[in-house]
Amino acid sequence: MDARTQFKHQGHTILKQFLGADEIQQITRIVNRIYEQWRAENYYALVEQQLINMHSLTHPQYFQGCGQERIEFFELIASVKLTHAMQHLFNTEIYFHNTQLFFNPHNNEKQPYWHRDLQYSPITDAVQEAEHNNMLSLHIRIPLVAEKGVELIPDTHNRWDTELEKNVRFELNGHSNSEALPDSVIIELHPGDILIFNAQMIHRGNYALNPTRKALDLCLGKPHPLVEGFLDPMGLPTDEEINHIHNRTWYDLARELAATQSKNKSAYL
Ligand SMILES: O=C(O)CCC(=O)C(=O)O
Repeated sequence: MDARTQFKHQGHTILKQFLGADEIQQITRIVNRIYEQWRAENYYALVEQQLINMHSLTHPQYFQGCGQERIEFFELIASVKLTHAMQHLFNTEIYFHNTQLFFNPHNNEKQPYWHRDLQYSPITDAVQEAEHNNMLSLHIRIPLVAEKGVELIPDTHNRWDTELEKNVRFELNGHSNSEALPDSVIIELHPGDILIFNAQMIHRGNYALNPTRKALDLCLGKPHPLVEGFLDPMGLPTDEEINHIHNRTWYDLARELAATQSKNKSAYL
């Protein structure tokens, strides 16, 4: 099955050894520096709340005194090879939304939990369901160490929950959001592979199978009013930086969306 067909039917696809060792090494160098800064600043929350991710790695707070590296990072994560592959797979306009880094919780008491990404947003489940087939929110997972780190339920990008899935996701009728669900697949990835999956399909992490995890997720998508409001302009290239970025399409569209939003917001003030 080719990647496009696989995504269409299953909501995910893996492009094996898509990135070279040099690209992984450069991404890792920058991510490690950011992750160390974030850990130092958030160590208490990391332990107390058993955090499993951080977000907004492109935020200027991580590039104080090394502005050039921010441009380098924007370029590395939106290579021509990757934007072309996404264009080929989805044949639609894609914008850059954010980044996240996933790792294991500080101790092994925390269990991975099934969810759809907008589940913890203020958007009701009914509205998410109604818009499900009009949305395309994506993660591109770039594992920096080998992992069996994500478990997905194929086809849930095309349909809403079964009764059991609903009970599990929302912990209803005595169910827990960490119990096993039928038809799930655990994805095995090696550095160089990328996993593309639909953020609104039912998925969860996997901690137990991985002594350590460090996966950079690029959050991208087709513009949609439900998610555009979550776009943080601080995570995007500035007017000055964008001129130094060669492959700008994802960022140009994100900047346009952010500018429209801020215009709309000021119109209501
Ligand atoms: O890798 C994980 O721990 C969870 C992944 C996930 O929930 C996500 O990418 O949205």
